[in-house]
Amino acid sequence: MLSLFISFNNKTLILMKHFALLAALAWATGVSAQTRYYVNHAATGANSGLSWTDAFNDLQQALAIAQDGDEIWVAQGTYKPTLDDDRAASFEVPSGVRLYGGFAGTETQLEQRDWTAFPTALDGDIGIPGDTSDNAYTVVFMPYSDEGTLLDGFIIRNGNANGHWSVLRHIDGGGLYILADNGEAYPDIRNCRFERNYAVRVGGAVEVNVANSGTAFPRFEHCVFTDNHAGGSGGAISRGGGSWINRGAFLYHCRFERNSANNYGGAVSCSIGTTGSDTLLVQNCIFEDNYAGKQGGGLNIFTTRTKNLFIWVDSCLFRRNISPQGAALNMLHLSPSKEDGEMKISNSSFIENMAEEIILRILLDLVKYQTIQNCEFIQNYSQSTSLILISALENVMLLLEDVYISKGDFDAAIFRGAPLNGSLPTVINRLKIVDVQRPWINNVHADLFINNSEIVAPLLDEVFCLQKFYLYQNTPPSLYLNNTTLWLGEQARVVTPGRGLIANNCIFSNAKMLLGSFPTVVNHSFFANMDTLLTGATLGPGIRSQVQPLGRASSVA
Ligand SMILES: [Ca+2]
Repeated sequence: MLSLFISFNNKTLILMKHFALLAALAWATGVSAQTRYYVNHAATGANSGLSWTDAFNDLQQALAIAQDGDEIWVAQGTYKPTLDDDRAASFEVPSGVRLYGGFAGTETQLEQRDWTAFPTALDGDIGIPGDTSDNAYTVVFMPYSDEGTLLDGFIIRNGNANGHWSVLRHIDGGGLYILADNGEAYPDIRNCRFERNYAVRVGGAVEVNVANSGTAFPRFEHCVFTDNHAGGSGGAISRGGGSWINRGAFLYHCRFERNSANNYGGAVSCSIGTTGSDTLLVQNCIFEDNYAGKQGGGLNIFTTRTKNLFIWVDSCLFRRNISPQGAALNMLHLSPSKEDGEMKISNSSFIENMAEEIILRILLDLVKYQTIQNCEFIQNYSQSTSLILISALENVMLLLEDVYISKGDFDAAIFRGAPLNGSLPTVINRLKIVDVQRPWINNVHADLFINNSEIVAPLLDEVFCLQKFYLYQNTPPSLYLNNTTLWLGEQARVVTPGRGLIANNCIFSNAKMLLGSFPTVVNHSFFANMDTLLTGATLGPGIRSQVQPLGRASSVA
């Protein structure tokens, strides 16, 4: 131990003295002591804020004196940021303060609180009641919040950030403005409802500002966003940037209903910046009836990050969202790099979404691992193009597993974009497509493996298309079918230009099905009810004897 101290240089000793002094100061001034303040608009006591009886009547009184480590309990009722007509007034939450709403006004333990039974509203409707034109620009302001900062159990409504563009807080984040400009912000928002907030630019309900290399990772848990609107992007939430720490889910158990944005992200728009290394995790969330005028009716993600990009959407429901492109979910890499990254969509449902083009749009060209796992797509409508569009250039591994597609209207079920110079393959395991008019799988350039899958479209009267193009690749890619059933309509065909198809233990069923050039069919693949079979085919030994005569049902021995 002695030798360790001796080895310290002068700089270390100075630092040690500095910390010792800070610790002494903290002890002497008692900054670690925590105070709980009480706010109740109906209280008639001494107005000291130190008990329910003597509660402050105005939340602003508590916020004015609360310090890092303090908490504020707010009883049911409606609280406005100002009693006059100052539209710039907000409830400003100091860093490290925990703000709880939803009390009856008698509780002694936090666990006794029932925030749904005793609603506590932070309401931007100042000025003329019911007239939104004179409302507060931003209802709640959280600048540079540390990880101990909390907003829990409030209704936040009627913010109207329609001010002058010279002040960002007057045009973004009508309900809540989280500021990390040239700094950091890590607040938690729980059990809150954001209703009818508006921003003329971004973040109808919530703006997360990370300008000038700021980093932010707010977490929203058990929150509901309804009827918020942004003139630009992020009808409910607009989040920029990223963080150097990982705090789990960005959105957890949240519900987004009827939010809208004129541009991107009807409910949520994220712009992941170039710095940071966090995971963008959206988990157990519902996106319903949201609308975006350009892209991403439910959730929109833009990223310029060049490394350490992890996007994960898990256990979410996207229902009846509308947008011209990426009606449910839209992801776009604006500045691709060759570094690793990962994107995963798992355990999620996409139901009755509507687009001009594409329900699920993933343009993350150089995110190395892209996975869609255990997802269902039911009754979606895309006017002119695909249900799922994935553009994956160069060395991208694309995996679709346990995907179920049913009903709806679109030009192709799955479209993988164009890797010009070859790519890792597309692997599809346990895909089931039923009752879809055009169940095309267009896979451009890369090898395509379809295993243990079933595509049933007996009423199909258009072309079924696999592996359509290979124009820019020296070696044409191949289609590998294993243990897969294609049960198609009369005009159906599998198109495999160039080297084409290798099939193992497959069933190709129904009439007039065509295979493209040079297929190789091996190992007990059955062709049933076909009157046109194979163009330029090379059949494996024994296959011909297994071709069923026209009109007989197929079976597997
Ligand atoms: Ca008003």
